[in-house]
Amino acid sequence: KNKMFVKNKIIDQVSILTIQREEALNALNPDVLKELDSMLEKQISDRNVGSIIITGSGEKAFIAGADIKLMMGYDVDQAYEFGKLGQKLTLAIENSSKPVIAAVNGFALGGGCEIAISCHIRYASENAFFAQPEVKLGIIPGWGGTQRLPKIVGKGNATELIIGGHMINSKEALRIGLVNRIVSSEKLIDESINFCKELQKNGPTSISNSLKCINNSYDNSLVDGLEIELEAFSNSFCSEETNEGLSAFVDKRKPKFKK
Ligand code: DAK
Repeated sequence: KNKMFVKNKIIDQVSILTIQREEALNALNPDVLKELDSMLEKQISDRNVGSIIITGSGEKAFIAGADIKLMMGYDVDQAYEFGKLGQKLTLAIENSSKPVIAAVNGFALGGGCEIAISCHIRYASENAFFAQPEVKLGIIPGWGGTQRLPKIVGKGNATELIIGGHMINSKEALRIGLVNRIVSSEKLIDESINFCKELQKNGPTSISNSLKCINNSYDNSLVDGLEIELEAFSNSFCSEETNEGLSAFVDKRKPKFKK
């Protein structure tokens, strides 16, 4: 059990987490989930990391889902625990104070699609495929698919995907808003890194506050969400970051934000 399932590489303060279980198309078992969770936590608290990319190893799959062979033996309690583990991870991704980008390099199915939709942004390669095929297996999405997908692609599109269980390609995923951008396979990681480097020039606190407020937009009523936005907005006016950003504009220079 010494095998590492998640590789980490940091390039220009962009942390790339690669799931390495290519022989099973990067399917997720509890060990992979736990490792990804703890690696993610480390990257979020690492001052030398500005943003995080999650991807899968190989050219075929991002993540082909939860490990079906393993789930076969589960009873209700084990399924509950497995479900909870994935929900903890997807919440950690979504609530990350640093941007998390899914670089979807192939199949993103079931739990794999759910990991992708818990990320803040999705870049997909031309050969990416998405599905929530759980109903074909006599189960339902268990890591937030029924909750997050409608918020990203709308209720109608989400319902079609979840009760239809069919696969869609990256073009269709782009059309319904499931992915932000399509990139060629060879350029997927480089383009994702380039985007991260661009956003890392922006104020880090402004970014984390924005992510928090965006997440709050569906946890709260409009009035409560606006209150949280107003708090974050006004509080930033005693910060060095805000001072630097506003002064740089007035001085006609590029801002230099502290990490
Ligand atoms: N789990 C385990 N092994 C998998 C796998 C998976 N999800 N997907 C692929 N593999 C394994 C295959 O079994 C095969 O292993 P060997 O037979 O060689 O030992 C190897 O990866 C290569 O796959 P194939 O030979 O099948 O490759 P193909 O190119 O022919 O097909 C495919 C690629 C992606 C179309 C096919 O592998 C496939 O259909 N895979 C299953 C995709 C799928 O249905 N994914 C959704 C899984 S369900 C919950 C918690 C979680 C979830 C739900 C509830 N609770 C506890 C509440 C989430 C559910 C899911 O994710």
